[in-house]
Amino acid sequence: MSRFKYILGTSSIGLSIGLFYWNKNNNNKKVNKFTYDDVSKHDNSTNGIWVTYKDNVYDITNFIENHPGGKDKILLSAGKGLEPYWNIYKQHTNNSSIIKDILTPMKIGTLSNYDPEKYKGITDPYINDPDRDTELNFHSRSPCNAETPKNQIMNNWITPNELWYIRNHHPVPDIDIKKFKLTINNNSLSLEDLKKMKCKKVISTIQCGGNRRGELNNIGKTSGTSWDYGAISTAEWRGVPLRDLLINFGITDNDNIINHVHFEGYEGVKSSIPIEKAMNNYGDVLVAYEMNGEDLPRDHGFPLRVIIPGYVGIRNIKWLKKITTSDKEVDGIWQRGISYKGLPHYIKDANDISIDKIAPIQELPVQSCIVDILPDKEKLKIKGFAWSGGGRGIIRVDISCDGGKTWNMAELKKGSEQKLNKAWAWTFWEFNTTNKKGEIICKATDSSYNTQPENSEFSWNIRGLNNNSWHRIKWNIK
Ligand SMILES: Nc1nc2c(c(=O)[nH]1)N[C@H]1C(S)=C(S)[C@@H](COP(=O)(O)O)O[C@H]1N2
Ligand SMILES: [Mo]
Repeated sequence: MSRFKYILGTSSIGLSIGLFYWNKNNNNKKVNKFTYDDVSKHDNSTNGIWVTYKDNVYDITNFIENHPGGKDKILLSAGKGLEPYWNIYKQHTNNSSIIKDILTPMKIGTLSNYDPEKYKGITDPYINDPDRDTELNFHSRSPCNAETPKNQIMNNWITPNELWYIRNHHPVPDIDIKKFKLTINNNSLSLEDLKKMKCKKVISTIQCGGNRRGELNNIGKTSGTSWDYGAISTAEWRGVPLRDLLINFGITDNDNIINHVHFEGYEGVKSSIPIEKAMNNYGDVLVAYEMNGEDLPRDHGFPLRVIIPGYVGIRNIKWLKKITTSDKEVDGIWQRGISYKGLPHYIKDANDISIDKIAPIQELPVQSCIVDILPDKEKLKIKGFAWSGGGRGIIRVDISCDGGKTWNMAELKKGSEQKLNKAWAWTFWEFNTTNKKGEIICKATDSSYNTQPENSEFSWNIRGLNNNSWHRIKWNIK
């Protein structure tokens, strides 16, 4: 009897070895098995960085530097499951190509002791995000990324607060106003202290560095939200000039050591600007507590945000908690890392270039977009906006209604009255044509005579930033 059992035993081992080899040949690769314990040892650069998702194990060592959300963030999951973090950063699970195109090539095996319950029952950190206008054009909800609705852009030279585009990286912080403090180097201020200081109003347009990224995705894949042209809005901000605050706390003009001013939000997003902009009396940098006559809405930075007129969206740090002066730029993905570095079109892999040698995007290039095409008796009325970084006003918008064969000048409307070197807000434009079908193109020129590039092929870059190529719309009104 016992001998019989032994024979059965060996033959079943033989069978499973046979099956294993059959599987191996069939899939053409061997599936390594690991335990949660094996994975947990790979949470450092010496052993490599491994993570799990469901029952799969991935080696992400070579990926972390290029993680669009920052190296620090992805390292939180080193040696562990991605689930608790992907529950916070839902863009991952909302986007199936992240698993297919990014994770799968890094797969090194599966978990032998997989427990589907291991990361269950974690509360959604977005539960306290504010309610939002349903008219916004949502790309994602957690974190919230939404465009100003296109049919509302030209109705409002000043964008109403509830229609402002929203670009959040994390859950909206819930800030207790009584405990709120802003620190400036080693000093701290309450909101009341700030509101007692001399204030100023500034009308400034903010545009996300990724605005119009979606068009670049038609040429080649980029990373980040696939924005159309609605990640741009305008408001009147009220607050304390940053220059006054810095002077108040002992910073002087022509300081030889300070080169940059750093800003940090409550949820850890950081950026910096050069001291020349921060201290410029005409630069209009504000520590703002009001947006269009109301307290800042929670999505837009309540209770405080910094406004850097003429600079890319990310520098306008929301939920501002800390200002620091320094000889260097701030650390982190948004300033020194790849997130806001405009690379050339011929770089297809960020590992091929030293990111730290590339300047971060600060002042934005000249931009213009066609928004409305409205039948008006025998004519068409075309409306749009133009804007440039650095306060450079719009001196001209050129329009073609036949795909670029003939051109004419648009009429510059609201916004064109701004000073040419302090035009922080956009300029609206209009153009009438009798053409009823074809391709409309617009391109703007700013006060430095910079103009928009024709081809998006050459504007393309892996992060999909700074797309300001000629804006084109095909139309056919019957
Ligand atoms: N603290 C903090 N500040 C931030 C962000 C953020 O996620 N956190 N997003 C930045 C980016 S990328 C942009 S484009 C603008 C968007 O501002 P808005 O949401 O008010 O339109 O805020 C910037 N400031
Ligand atoms: Mo942005």
